[in-house]
Amino acid sequence: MNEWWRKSVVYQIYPKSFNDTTGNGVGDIQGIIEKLDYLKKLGVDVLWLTPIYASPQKDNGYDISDYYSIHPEYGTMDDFDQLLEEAHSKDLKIIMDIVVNHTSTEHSWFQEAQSSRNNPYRDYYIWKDPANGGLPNNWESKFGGPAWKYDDSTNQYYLHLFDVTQADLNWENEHVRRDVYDMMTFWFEKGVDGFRLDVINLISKDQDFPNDDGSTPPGDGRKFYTDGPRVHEFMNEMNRRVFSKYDAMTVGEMSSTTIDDCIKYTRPDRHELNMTFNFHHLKVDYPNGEKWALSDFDFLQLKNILATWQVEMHRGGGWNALFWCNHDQPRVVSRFGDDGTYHRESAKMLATTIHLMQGTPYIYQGEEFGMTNPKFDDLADYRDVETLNHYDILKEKGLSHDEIMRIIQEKSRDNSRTPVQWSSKPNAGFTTGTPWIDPAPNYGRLNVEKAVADEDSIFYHYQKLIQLRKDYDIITTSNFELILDEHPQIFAYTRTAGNQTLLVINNFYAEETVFHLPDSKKHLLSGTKSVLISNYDNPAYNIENVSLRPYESVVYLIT
Ligand code: TEU
Repeated sequence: MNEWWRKSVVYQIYPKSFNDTTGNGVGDIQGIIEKLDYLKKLGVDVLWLTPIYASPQKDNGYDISDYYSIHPEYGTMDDFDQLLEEAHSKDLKIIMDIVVNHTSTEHSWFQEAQSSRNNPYRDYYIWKDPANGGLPNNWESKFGGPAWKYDDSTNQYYLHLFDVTQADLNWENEHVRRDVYDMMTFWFEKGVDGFRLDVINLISKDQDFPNDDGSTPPGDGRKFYTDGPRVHEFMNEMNRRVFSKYDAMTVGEMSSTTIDDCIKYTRPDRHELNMTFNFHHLKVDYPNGEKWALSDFDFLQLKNILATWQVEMHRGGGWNALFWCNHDQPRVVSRFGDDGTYHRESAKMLATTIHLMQGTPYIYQGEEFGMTNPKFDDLADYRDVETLNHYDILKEKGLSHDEIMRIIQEKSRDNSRTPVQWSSKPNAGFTTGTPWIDPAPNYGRLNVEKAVADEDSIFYHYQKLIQLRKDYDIITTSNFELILDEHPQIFAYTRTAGNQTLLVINNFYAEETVFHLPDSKKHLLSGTKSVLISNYDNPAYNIENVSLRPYESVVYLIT
């Protein structure tokens, strides 16, 4: 099959917050159709829709109650068919987000399973008797609290690695696997171009369900249930029974995984997935691995993680998804850049840093024009179940309301879920009704309408990065080498293929500094140099000593 996804750029749409055409305050499928020409102008190739299936929306659609129907607030199956047809007519592919580690407890399978111990669907989920009168083991949900919920009607616990309304499926049961594969085939037969597979590395559990021995950091990183004993067997079966039959793109969300496992998931000869998301670079501001605490990000750790994954995945024949943002992460310009004085420069620098790497880049809605964290002061402005659970948990730990609000302002998943800021009209042009969540207060000056009208905007920097990937094979195929590894504020690297070298230099801070070309790269001085992209006018041409302004980023092509 043609590996078109290696040169593609993916745009992630969180439909609930993208564009509302009915005035009910929730984004919808017709709202996506309305913006296809905007996305075409940006230049992306693939649209990833987060779940749009029927759902009680406790986790904004990651709690699916019917895989075969569209959540009514988003529209109808006819709307989806229209979106698919219109996207394809504009040469845009559509991948769906599929959640098969768990279902909503409102799914008919769970309703059946919960009705009695000998119901045919009982074994679709993971049920355990109490151990010593209590919880089956010490596993904790990623959303806080125990990962087991006691069901009084049948006197057993069921497993939920996420919310209590998200019951884990039992992948040991071949009927579960068969029903999942049939469902995936249904969507492929409708014409979708692939899947993003939610927490897919959690589907295989150690059937002894051993206690967590505490050997892994707390928070979003538990090893005891990631990359389980049969996960690669299940992925290979899924590929053989479904993916291999279509010219598809598949990307697995791999919470807390390892490089070795991601090479196994994505090496083409293993026939599992095309690429994986890993999150290690997005935990360098988790003190002691704890998400719900504040600390500056560790820049050297960030560089080292990104560089190691580039080198090892290239060496191992794997393939990375490249991203800073998604619907679970804070806005990168607020997190690792500057959403104040150097907003534009730092957003462009961050984009260049990952778009010149090897892998498939992902742009999260609003990232392309620099949307920021909303910094809501009032807890009532937050909606996310993980955030609200952790308010209570942090209160229990004795933190003050103000201390907790400062943490939530930095860490909440709602940072990326405020409505896309289309214009300076009320509610940022997202809805004519009352939005399900408020827009960030800065939508008056930071919106698509202004960005598209400003040739120096962040939007056009992303547009150019996307075009570079299409024009220069070296970005897709070549190796990666980190340089100035220990520099405290410069993230610089080279990409080399044949007689071509890309020299990528990024100043990650507001302090001016100077890039000095290391001896190992002095041979580049004799080459012919051109600047492919930069975030300031008149970047330096002498690559031996490059003076860098605040958050300055420049890419040289040397032949
Ligand atoms: O998230 C997986 C996951 O591990 C989350 O804990 C996420 O990394 C964390 O919230 C970041 O702080 C996926 C989906 O992306 C997320 O939206 C869902 O809530 C979750 O799975 C359960 O389906």
